[in-house]
Amino acid sequence: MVGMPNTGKSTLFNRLTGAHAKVGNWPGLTVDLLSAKLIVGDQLVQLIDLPGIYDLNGHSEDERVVTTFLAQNQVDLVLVVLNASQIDRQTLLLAELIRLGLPLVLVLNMVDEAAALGIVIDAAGLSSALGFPICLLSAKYGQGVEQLHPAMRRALRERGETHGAKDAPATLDQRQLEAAVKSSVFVPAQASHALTEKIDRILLDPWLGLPIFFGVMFLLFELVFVLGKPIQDAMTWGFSAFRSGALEPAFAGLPSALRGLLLDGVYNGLSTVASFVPMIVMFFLCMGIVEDAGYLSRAAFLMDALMARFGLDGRSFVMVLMGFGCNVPALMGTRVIRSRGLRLLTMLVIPLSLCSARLQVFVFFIAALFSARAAPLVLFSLYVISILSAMLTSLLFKRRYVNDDAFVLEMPPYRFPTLRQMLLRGWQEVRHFIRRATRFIVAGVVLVWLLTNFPLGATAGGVDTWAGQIGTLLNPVLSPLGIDPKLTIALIFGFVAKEIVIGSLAVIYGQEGGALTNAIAHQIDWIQAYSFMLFTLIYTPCLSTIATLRAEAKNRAFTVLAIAWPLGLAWVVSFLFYQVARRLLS
Ligand SMILES: Nc1nc2c(ncn2[C@@H]2O[C@H](COP(=O)(O)OP(=O)(O)OP(=O)(O)O)[C@@H](O)[C@H]2O)c(=O)[nH]1
Ligand SMILES: [Mg+2]
Repeated sequence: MVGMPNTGKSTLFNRLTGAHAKVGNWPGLTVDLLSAKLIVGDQLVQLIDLPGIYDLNGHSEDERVVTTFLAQNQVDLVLVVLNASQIDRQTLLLAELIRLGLPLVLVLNMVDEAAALGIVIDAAGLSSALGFPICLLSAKYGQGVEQLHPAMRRALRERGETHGAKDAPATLDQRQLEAAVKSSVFVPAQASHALTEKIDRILLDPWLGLPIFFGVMFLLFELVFVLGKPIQDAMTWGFSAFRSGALEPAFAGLPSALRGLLLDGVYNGLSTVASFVPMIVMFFLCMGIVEDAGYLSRAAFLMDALMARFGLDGRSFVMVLMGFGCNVPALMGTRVIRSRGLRLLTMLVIPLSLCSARLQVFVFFIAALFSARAAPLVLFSLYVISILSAMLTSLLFKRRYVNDDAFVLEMPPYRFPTLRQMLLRGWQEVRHFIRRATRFIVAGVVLVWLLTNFPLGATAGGVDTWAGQIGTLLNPVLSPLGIDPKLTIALIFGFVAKEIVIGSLAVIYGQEGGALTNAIAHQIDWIQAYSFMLFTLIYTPCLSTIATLRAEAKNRAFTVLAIAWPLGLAWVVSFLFYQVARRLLS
């Protein structure tokens, strides 16, 4: 599947194959190829969802993914996906693809929008003028998708018959193509998205735009918190009840060390982390709605001028926003940026975005040490600091990584997310979480349990355990930040994945649920907690992020910088906050 960005390729791909490619109303969402199997007639075919491209000669990383793929693979059929309401603007790419001489099926997607704009397309006429099949359909709502299978089947069969011979279409030139489109596509004089324009008059207003944007973001985080917290509390209660009601009696006969490992290690760690799943899923759903509605492009537009002062652009800002979900896809999303300098600078700031794994840690500490009224504000302040530290970083490094490319922003119309898309999205996040949980968290909590219970004879969680010794060793570095040895151990594990932090605290304190919250509230005050949160926010991102940084940047010095700089910055920020707050407030 080849086509311009944001034409609905991934949506169609998901509909045809039942796969879970990420979909969003933002050009350049897919940056890597994704393949899935599909039965067409009596053949098993492999369908590839490619990143969107503007033309075949582009040289950004995501466009190279497409050209390399086309050059290195024996392609049997190209599904060209165009936006039915913008055919006139997309013929350039179509002409280039025709010139490749491969069998084509043309998909004109988003007929629902085209119809609403009053655009009428004579598919049969266009098809006979161009010499290849054309399907008018709507990938999102499903209308017309059923024509695609027979069309693909026929095209694949004919390819077998006319093997090697180039068909007439390969000789079509750009002018003939445009003429054919002109005679079969009727576009009314005023084909504009009236509602989108109306909304944009307010949302893109030079004065109102930014305050509205930050207001929307604030409401979004507040909503996640207000709705998510009760669900999380209920889950925490349920996990505790299950432990005391079912697990403790069941494990009563086991040797005490094994029982400790299973209950205080694996169960406490996992259940504490699992209770955050509803909030994380809710967070992704809200971000998904913002993204799928098309507001991200507006955010990019609104922030572009401001970001330019920091050596970044509107797209970098959107990547930082996407990083609020998870830093890894945001880092990969920078592939759409052509300028190497801008791309590296953006990759340097993305790990500072407050990802959902860090959100868990903060929600936990905020609930333990701040009042319910202060909670959303405290959380929002951390998001603001996340963006401020990104800006500080780019200010300091913008001369080293210079942006040498102007960027043209496409502003898609607003679109309603469908329930189907939202559910798919929520499910993907749960799956992602479970995958990470099995990979890191179980191993992490077991390791923490070992460190906090051995060598033999040491009191669990005490200073003479291995964990205690490590904590004491690092104490001189971290105690000026108000971070005690127990929190230090959690931070060390946070290097691997931030999801482990709370799970390991559960193990270190030997408590879970409400008891853990109380234990922590008794041992540290809010100044220490905030300092710890600042450090967690800024310091070195998780291992997956570092691995992605290395793979995307392909530069060792840059990777080292991307690890060392946030670590140093985290120390300085927490140090300043802690020392000043201690002197002023106590
Ligand atoms: N109205 C309407 N919207 C659609 C249709 N198909 C897809 N969309 C929306 O268009 C937007 C882009 O869809 P994607 O499937 O992510 O587009 P893509 O071509 O994969 O985009 P890139 O990966 O960036 O190249 C999303 O908001 C979809 O919900 C359709 O048939 N009608
Ligand atoms: Mg896509």
